[in-house]
Amino acid sequence: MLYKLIYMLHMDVSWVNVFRYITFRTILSALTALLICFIFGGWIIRRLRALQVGQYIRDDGPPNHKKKQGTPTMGGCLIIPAVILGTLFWAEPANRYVWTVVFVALSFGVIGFVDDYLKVSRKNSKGLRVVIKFSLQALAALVVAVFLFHDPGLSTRLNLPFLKTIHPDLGLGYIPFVLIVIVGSSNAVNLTDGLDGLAIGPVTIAFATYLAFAYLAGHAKIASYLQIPYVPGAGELSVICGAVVGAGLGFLWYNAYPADVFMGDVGSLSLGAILGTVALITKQEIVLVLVGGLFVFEALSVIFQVAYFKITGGHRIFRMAPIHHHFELKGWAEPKVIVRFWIIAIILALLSISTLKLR
Ligand code: 57M
Repeated sequence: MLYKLIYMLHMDVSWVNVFRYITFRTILSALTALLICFIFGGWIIRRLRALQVGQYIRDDGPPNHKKKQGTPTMGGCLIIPAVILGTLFWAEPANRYVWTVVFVALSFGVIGFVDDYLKVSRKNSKGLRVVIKFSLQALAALVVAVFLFHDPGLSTRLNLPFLKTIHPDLGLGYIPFVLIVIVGSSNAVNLTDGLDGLAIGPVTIAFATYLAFAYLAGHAKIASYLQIPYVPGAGELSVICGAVVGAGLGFLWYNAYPADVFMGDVGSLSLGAILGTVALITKQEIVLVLVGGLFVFEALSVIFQVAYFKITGGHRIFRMAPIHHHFELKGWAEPKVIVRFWIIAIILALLSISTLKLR
């Protein structure tokens, strides 16, 4: 929006043309979101403390987590507005994909906010009933699924890394597929957010990767050269990815170990759902398993742990799931677990980018 205003007010000067470039607006979006986090971060944390929006730490968790009791949570109330403001300032307001992602950010953010609010007000780690939480997520994802299914710019065919010629058509199956991708990535990020900076680091890395994917998918010539699906208008999602990278770095400033604030479900559910939606619109939904490999691994560790626990009547594969707790209980210091997981996330992102050339 803002750039349109600048455009209109300064039509007669040549420098205004720079706002036409997505790359320039993506950088501005990242800097805007980063600045918003730096300006309001301290104030938000003080407000959350004053309102006693403190994290309740479960008794059955890793012993070293007890000292975190009362850490302000719902820091997503800083991240999501920063992302949305960065987007509204610098993305093309007529782009329907931009509004799709804004809808996802807000709907999953509200679900997470209610969940966090119930946990904080009841001083327990329960929150929304699981069936209600998942139903609301599925409903929000269904709205997106139906919209994307009918979108003229998107096909229901899958784009597989390494296999240029195979594009299986999901047909109506695309709708449940969208639900799985959006709800799955939302909850995978949610499960990962269990150590200081453990979620926001890899989220920032993943969005930096999809910033590139979105730019390439929206560029007809480059998409054709790389033989990836050309999605007219997907380039604007780079501006949103830029805002998430900026907000992610800004939030990490406060969430870095030892954390002054946690993002809460309002942050993790929303960021995960945005990632899934961007992956779907850029037609890079399968490679999301690689870009978000850390989140997949964290979620699988829980699924295998719970399944094995039930089948064997109480035995465990890991000392505790999700997998980051396993390494904590093995004696790794929390910062060591976090930074090593960031290194893995960077390696996965580099491998994902290489799939663009390897076909
Ligand atoms: C999401 N939330 C953190 C914080 C953050 C089925 C089961 C695996 C579910 C899972 C679960 O409840 N996951 C919920 C993870 C929580 O973080 C809050 O939640 C928000 C994200 N949704 O923003 O507000 C705790 O994580 C720690 N934390 C940090 N720094 C951060 O920056 O230290 C979070 C952010 C916070 C804080 O301690 O309280 C969480 O872990 O709950 N349950 C679990 O993950 C539990 N695992 C478990 O039950 N494993 C069993 C099952 C699988 C059989 C087993 O392995 O035997 C663990 N989680 C906790 N305690 N807190 C263990 C018990």
